Amino acid sequence: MSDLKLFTPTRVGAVELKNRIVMAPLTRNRARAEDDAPFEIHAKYYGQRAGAGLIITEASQISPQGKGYAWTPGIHSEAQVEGWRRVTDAVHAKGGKIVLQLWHVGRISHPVLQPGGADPVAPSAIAANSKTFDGERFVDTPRPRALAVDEIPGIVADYRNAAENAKRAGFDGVEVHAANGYLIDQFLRDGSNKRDDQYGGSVENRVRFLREVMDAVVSVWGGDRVGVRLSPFSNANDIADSDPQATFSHVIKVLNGYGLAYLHLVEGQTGGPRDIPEGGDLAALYGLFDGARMGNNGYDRASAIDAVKADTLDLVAFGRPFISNPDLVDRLLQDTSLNALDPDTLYGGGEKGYTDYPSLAEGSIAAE
Ligand code: 8OZ
Repeated sequence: MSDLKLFTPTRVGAVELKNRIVMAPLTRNRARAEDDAPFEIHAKYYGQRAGAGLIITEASQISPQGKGYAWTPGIHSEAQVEGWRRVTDAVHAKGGKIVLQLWHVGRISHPVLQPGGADPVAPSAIAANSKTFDGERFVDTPRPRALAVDEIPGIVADYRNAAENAKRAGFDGVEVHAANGYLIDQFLRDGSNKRDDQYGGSVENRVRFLREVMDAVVSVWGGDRVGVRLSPFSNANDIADSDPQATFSHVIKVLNGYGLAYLHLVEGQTGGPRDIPEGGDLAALYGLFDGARMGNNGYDRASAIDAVKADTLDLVAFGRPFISNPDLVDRLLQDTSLNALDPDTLYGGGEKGYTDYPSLAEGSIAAE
């Protein structure tokens, strides 16, 4: 197939995409402070990026307990559903497709961000050597409280409720965030999961929480409108596993049972080097999966074209380039220059560095 394959339509599960370029989930910390709801600026921002074959929203907490940073959006209240409805309407009006990323941070939080000032929860009471942002400063993530086994059904119910809310908000599907050291990843890995009940120990037990989440989410959406994001070889948020190749081989075989739309892998370190540790084999992991393969991390025009042309990937997700280039697909197609990213406006704030990056057409007007 030609270099143009990246730009051709495809179907993942039940969702028709106009091209194979995906906007990766990107935390921007601009939700309304009083209710963690998205609003007009989010509709504008995502609408501007509707040229993507698929948009994956920024991670959105499934419950107040699932929140780990100031100003991240939720999907557990009516105000949030209404805010997200504006976003999906804006994207659909421009012919785009959009799925919501479902998120519970687990131990990557802080009492000031938790309901009633409670300790964050995790599979085991082991602190991550990480930081979060509480709205004023960066703070260390404290030692979490280990979840009691009878609390887990409530969290699974929160996932189900969030999946239903996403449906009411008009999304085309959902992505389960099982990457980057957050709650599901904390269960999957033996560095953060030291439980001695049915949720810990063997890899079969460590994947149980993800299975229950998938059962709940797939019961709402059907597998063909659900994707999953994993970061097998990333140490984001101090996550660790003694044998990630074995752990994630098992995880992917389990995921095959759901007939998913896609599997989304962060290749290497989240937002960092693409290096894979000794004994790691990404191609083998992709090879185990029955559905569409989405890759992310540091792709550029040439490597994305090559990956799709060589059939290494079905879809390529771009993160930072989509922040600074609302019309990234046009720019890649035309092989034109990209706007530079302003690192100072990544997290928090308003429209500056959010909705004011120019498209090619606007850029040329400005230059005249
Ligand atoms: C950057 C800052 C805060 C959160 C992830 C949701 O890494 C995030 C995130 C990224 O998956």
